[in-house]
Amino acid sequence: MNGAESLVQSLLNSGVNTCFSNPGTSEMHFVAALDRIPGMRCILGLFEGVVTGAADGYARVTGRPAATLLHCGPGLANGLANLHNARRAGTPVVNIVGDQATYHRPLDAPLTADTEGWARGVSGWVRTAMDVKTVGSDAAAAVQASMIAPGQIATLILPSDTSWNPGGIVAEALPRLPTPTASPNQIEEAALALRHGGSGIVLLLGGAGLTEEGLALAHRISAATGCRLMAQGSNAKIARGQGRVSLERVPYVVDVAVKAMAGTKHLILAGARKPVTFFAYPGKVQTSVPEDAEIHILARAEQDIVEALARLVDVLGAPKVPAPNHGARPEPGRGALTPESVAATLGALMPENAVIADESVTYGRGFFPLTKAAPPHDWLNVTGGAIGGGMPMATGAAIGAPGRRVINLQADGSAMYTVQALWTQAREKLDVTTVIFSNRKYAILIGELANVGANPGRTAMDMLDLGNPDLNWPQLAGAMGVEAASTDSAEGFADLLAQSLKRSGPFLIELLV
Ligand SMILES: Cc1ncc(C[n+]2csc(CCOP(=O)(O)OP(=O)(O)O)c2C)c(N)n1
Repeated sequence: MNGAESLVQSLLNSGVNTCFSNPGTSEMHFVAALDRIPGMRCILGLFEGVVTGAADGYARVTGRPAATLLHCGPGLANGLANLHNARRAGTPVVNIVGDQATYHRPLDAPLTADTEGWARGVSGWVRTAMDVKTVGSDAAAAVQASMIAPGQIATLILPSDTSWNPGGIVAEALPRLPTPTASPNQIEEAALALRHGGSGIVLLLGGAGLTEEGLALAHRISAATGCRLMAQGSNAKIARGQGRVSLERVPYVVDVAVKAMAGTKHLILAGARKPVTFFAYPGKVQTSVPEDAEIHILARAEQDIVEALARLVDVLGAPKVPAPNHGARPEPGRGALTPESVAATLGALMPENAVIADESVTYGRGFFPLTKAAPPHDWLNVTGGAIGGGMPMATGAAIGAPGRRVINLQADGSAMYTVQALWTQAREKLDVTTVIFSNRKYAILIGELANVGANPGRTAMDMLDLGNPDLNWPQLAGAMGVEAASTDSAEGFADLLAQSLKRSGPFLIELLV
C-alpha cells in the first residue's frame, strides 16, 4: 500500500467519502488510488474556487466534511476565497494539497510556493505529511480537526513522495472532540436580561441556533419573554418555511440596519457575532447596535448553542408553544419582474425540503417575508462577503443532498467568478435550478460609490457595468451542458421554474431584471 492509498482508506474510515478535486501531477497517485480503493466519490471542478465552494455547500447540508484535492500552493490559492467563505460559515472542510516531493523542494521548481503559509490564513489546522507511514494518521487527525465546533478548515499538505512511497498505514477514525458548553454565568446573565421583558431585547441567532431545533427553543424564549428574534446578516444555514419561526436578518445597508436595530437595550448573542457594518463609511457608524445597548453572550460560535438555548428555556421556565403558522402560500407573481413578484413565485412554487443557495446580492434583500409560508426548506448565504460562492455552494449542496431540489438565487456579476460550476452540475446531473438576476451591472457597488462619498465619472461607471457586451446566459449555460431560458415577465418565471422543478438535472433561468 502506498501513501495515497492509505490516505484514501483513512479518509473513508473517518467518514469522508466525497472529494471535490482539481488535480495535477503531484496528486496523480491519489487519483490512481481511487480506482483501487472503492467508496470515494470524486467530483471534478474546473477551477479551484468551484472545488472549495462545493465542499462548503456539501458540508452545510450533510454536517460532514468533504475532502478537496488541490494542486500545490497555486491550486490552493485559487480556492482561497471560497475557503474564506467556508471559514466564516464554520464549515468543516478537509483540504488535501499535493506538493513538491520532499527532496525536490530545495530545487525551487516553478510550482514551489509557501503552501503552508497560504493555507494558514483560512485553516484552523495545517500539517505537511513528512513520512509515508504517518499519512493515514495525518488524514484522521485532519478530519478530527475539521469537526471541532462549529467546524473549521483542516489542510493536509502531501509532498508527492509521501504519496507514492510504499509503506502506507491505514488509520481508524479519531473520536469527535467534545463541544464546550456555555458557563452557568452565560445562561444566568441572558436570563436576567430577558426577565426585564419587552421589545428592547433582541436574541440574535447564528450557527446551530438557526437549526430547526435551535429555532424552536428560541421561539419558546420569545413567546415567554416578548424578546425579538433576529439572525445575523449572512448565515451558513437557516431552517425556514412553514412551522419554523421566521426571522429578520440584520440588513446590509448601514442606515437600514441602524433603523432595524434601533431601540435595542439588550442584545443577546447565541452563536452570533455583534453586528458590525461590512465596511467603514465616512461619517457613518461601524455597528448598527445602539451605543447604550448591553451585550450578553449566551453562547459563542464554538460552544454548544442549542444546549445553551435549552438551558435558558429551563431557567426561564418557558413553556412549549405551538409551531408558528405563516398562513397560506402566496400566489405566483404577475406582471413585471420585481423583487416582490420573484419572491412571491418562489414562495408559491418552492418544493418541500428545497435548499436555497443565495448569492442574490442586491436583488434578493427582501425575499424573506414572501417565502416564509413555503414548505420547510434550508436557506444558505455566502458568509464571507467573497463573491463567487453561490454556484459552487449550490453544486456541493446538490451532491450532499440527493433528492432535494437546490435553487440557486444568483446575481450575474458574482456568477461569472465561478461559472464553471455549471459544467460540474451538468456532468453530475445535479438537480439544481439556477435563477440568474441579470441586471448587467454591479448594482451594489453603485450604491457603495455614494456611501463612501466618491464622485464617479464615466470610467468609474464603466467599472460597474456588465453590459457591452451583454452576457448571453442561455448560450453560456448551453455551452456547459445546462439547458437554459430567459424571461422578462413574472409569468414567464413561474412557468420556467415550475418546468424546471418537474424535471431532473440542472436548468438555468435568466431573469432580465
Ligand atoms: C472576491 C470578491 N471580489 C470582489 C468583490 C467586490 N464586489 C462586491 S459586490 C460586487 C459586485 C456584485 O455584482 P452582482 O453579483 O452582479 O450583484 P448586484 O450588485 O448587481 O446585485 C463586487 C465586484 C467581492 N466582494 N469579493
